[in-house]
Amino acid sequence: MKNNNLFAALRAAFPKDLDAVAVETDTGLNYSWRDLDRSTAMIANLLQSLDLPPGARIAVQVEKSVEAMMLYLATLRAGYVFLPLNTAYQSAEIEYFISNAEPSVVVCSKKNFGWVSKIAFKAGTQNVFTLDDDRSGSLLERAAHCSDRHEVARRGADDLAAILYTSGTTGRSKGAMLSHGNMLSNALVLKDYWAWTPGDVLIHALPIFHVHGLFVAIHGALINGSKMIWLARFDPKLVVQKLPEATVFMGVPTLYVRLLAEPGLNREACRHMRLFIAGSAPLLIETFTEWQERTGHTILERYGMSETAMLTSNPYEGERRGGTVGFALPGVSLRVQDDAGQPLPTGEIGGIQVKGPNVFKGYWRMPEKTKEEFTADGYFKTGDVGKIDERGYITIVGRSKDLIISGGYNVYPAEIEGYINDMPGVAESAVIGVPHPDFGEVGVAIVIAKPGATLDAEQIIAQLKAQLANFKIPKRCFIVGELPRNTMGKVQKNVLREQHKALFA
Ligand code: MLC
Ligand code: AMP
Repeated sequence: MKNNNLFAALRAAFPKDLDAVAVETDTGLNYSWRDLDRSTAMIANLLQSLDLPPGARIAVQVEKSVEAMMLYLATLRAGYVFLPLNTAYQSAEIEYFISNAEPSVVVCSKKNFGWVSKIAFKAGTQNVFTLDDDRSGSLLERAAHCSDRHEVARRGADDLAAILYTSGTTGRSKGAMLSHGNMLSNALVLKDYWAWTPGDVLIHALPIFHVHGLFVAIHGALINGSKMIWLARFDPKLVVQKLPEATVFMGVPTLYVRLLAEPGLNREACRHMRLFIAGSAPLLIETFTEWQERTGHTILERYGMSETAMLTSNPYEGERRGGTVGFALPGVSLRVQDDAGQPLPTGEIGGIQVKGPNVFKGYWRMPEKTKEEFTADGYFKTGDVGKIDERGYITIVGRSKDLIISGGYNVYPAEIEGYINDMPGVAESAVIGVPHPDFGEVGVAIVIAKPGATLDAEQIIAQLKAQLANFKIPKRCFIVGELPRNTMGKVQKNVLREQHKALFA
């Protein structure tokens, strides 16, 4: 019987010459395909020596490094479930993920070992390793004693490969369960759709704890046997410097905005580039057009989410239309419905629903929540609002979920409001997203004091910074006398957004 382990497919796509360079880093290191094979084997053997239960979760909060990617691949290889965590998360956030996911293994950076291991051991985790971005830490020390040969664990297409936490509009984050089949089907479709060709070289400049950097970029390169130029963090100057050696680049819109501010970005720098891909947040038409003028390349915008991986894409051949996210990918069925669940005609705006082999298996230990998010006929309700034009191009016009996407990171107002409302002297708060030239959108907090209490906006921001990941912190905070409400007494966030829309103009 065929092994449906995603790693088996990625490994099968390695080039014949295993000594060729697979990953080149910004610190001048070269990793060959053989290095990827051997190191993932050693880490997989270490994981398997730990006697973990089937379906064990491996939770990882480490700085970006090639070894961190190898830990991901090794987790697949050994047949366990990878749980990546944003490096910006602080202790309350990590405590929630670890207590909810109950990982058997936690890997963190050395500087965080004290507090992370305390949380992990309290939650019953047996193994806590460290991994730093300079190839040090107990994970690699232990793996160094393991064999560099390993037979890929057999997994079915429906077996879990990863859990990605995505925040909820109400309540806590939900773990989206993705299977080997979800991810492999998506990787194969994109290889074709984006016409990956032998000799392609990808600049990898995204974080590796979300769908974009971890799946779309890494799977894309590996399933094509393509080399990656690996940047530990996004540095626009370095990207421009590396462009002549590359053919493919992927980024969230903020990366494109920052690259456009680089004088060195021109047609000459992009002469070998084949494809620029954008996603994770709306790409402004100004960015799309300016990019075309400066580089001669038309950015290909696509749309996806943690629960589904990639859903739509502008075409590789054919017109890439700015402001749209293109067509549903092959195998993805996408429709637009009204609130009553009726299909809408061409051009009308409604909720986007999707079905396909890429759609996740449900939310971790939340069967009720999972049920709510699917229609009776098996479509997943994305929470995005859009329309399909007569040529089939899909445009996202908004979101029914109360969500801010800032620099490609999701921020859920309800979570931030919860923290603000718990502060002494606060009666109520509303967090809204407003346009921002760099991050696309940023959070702004509007707060009402309790009668007799005096609040300090800077203090509120400082308290949030002590508790939450930095990208979630509202960029501004206002203390006001009252919030606009509708006749039902509900806060009218659209009115607040309108009032504050020019804040960062
Ligand atoms: C950093 N900051 C942000 C921020 N990133 N604020 C709002 N939104 C963000 N995204 C703040 C920090 O808190 C800090 O504030 C200041 O900016 C500088 O921090 P930094 O760490 O130096 O920022 P920088 O390294 O420049 O990071 C910016 C960035 C990064 C754009 C490179 O945010 C990034 O890599 N974004 C990509 C996210 C991504 O990969 N998303 C994909 C999701 S997958 P202070 O006050 O502390 O100084 C998905 C599905 C799909 O959505 O379809 O792909
Ligand atoms: P996440 O939960 O982090 O995976 O974020 C997924 C969300 O990002 C989607 O539901 C969309 O709202 C948004 N998104 C992704 N790609 C695009 C895009 N190209 N244009 C607009 N929004 C996007």
